[in-house]
Amino acid sequence: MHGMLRRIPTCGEKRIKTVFTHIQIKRYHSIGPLSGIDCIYCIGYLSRGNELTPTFTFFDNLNPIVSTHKCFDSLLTPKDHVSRRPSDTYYINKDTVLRTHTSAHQTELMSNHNNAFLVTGDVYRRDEIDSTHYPIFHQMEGVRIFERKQFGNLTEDQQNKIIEEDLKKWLQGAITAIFGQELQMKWVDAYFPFTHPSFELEIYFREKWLEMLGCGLVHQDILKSIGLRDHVGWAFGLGLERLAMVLFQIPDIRLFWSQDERFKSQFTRDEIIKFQEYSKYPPCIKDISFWIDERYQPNDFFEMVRGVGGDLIESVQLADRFVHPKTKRESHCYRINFRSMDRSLTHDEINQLQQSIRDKSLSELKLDLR
Ligand code: FA5
Ligand code: MG
Repeated sequence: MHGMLRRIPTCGEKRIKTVFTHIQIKRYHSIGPLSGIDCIYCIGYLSRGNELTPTFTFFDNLNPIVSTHKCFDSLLTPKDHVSRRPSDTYYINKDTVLRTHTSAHQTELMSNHNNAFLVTGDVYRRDEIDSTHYPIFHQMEGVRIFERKQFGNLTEDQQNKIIEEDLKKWLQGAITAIFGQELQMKWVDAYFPFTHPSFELEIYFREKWLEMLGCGLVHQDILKSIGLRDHVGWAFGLGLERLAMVLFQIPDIRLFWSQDERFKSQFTRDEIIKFQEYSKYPPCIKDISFWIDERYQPNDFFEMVRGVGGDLIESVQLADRFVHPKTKRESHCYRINFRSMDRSLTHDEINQLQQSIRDKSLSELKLDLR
């Protein structure tokens, strides 16, 4: 594979800094540029030099700061859709966001007459905290548009079926080309406002099904809205860290941000290697419980916790819910798992972090601690 691989250009540290100053999670400054992400060079395999790919135009330098119109409206995302909520998306102001997906560039690129293209870039989300979710990650978008007339006199339904099969075959082929035949994968029906029908591809990894990508046929109303009436097309959005996790057997998404030589030194050559895990340091589990009301958004809590503990937070899970039989008030208990990838944590250190999480639950989130 040597030579066919290509490193994904990473967005510079400066841009990350500007962006995070904006949204005030300054803590990530210290992490610096997207170091470990360099190991996702395998993706070049998808984008060129492979018999499965026609000539796709490759965009990897589009600005991650986009209008809500691009990110949501142009993709038919309803005004009240969860993905638009400030609890899920980083707003810079009311009309501008950090793109939550590379799909934000779809309609513009399609209307500029690109009919086969790939977009890679950094995307940003407020999301849950576990080994496969991170607030900054990378996606690759792929789109292919066909003219309906090339299918002769097949009905639209028959044409759509052909395109759906082409999409699945293309993605399955690309995934098999990267991982080999042994990998277990499955298609799951899904929903996106901008595709119909829609699917997700899952890969079996570490005893669980891991979602790798979402895809589908570009919604006819989108094609119409940009003057591509007699066209049909497919699109997908692939999680690049997830792909790299499976490819290199990387167990935790936080490792992409590690500055530890034991991580970095394993990815110095253009080779697909199996990541050698270094010793796991002991975890430390702390619970926190509070009463919630209708204003409560779990992602606000997750982000506050990540703000305090940074990459020392391995996961935050809802361990228990309780509704008081008389008052009907609901309480949540979250289990926070602290663990460093690089060193042993001290009790003092963890107790301080936990105290700070409790303090901020009160002062910033106005939660009623139990
Ligand atoms: C999307 O973002 C759609 N834009 C994908 C798409 C494109 C559908 C074109 C149809 C047509 P989703 O939210 O499922 O879909 O994210 C796509 C992939 O990004 C996921 O399958 C996963 O691999 C990755 N991903 C999502 N959230 C995270 C996260 N917090 N951390 C790391 N990877 C993530
Ligand atoms: Mg999904």
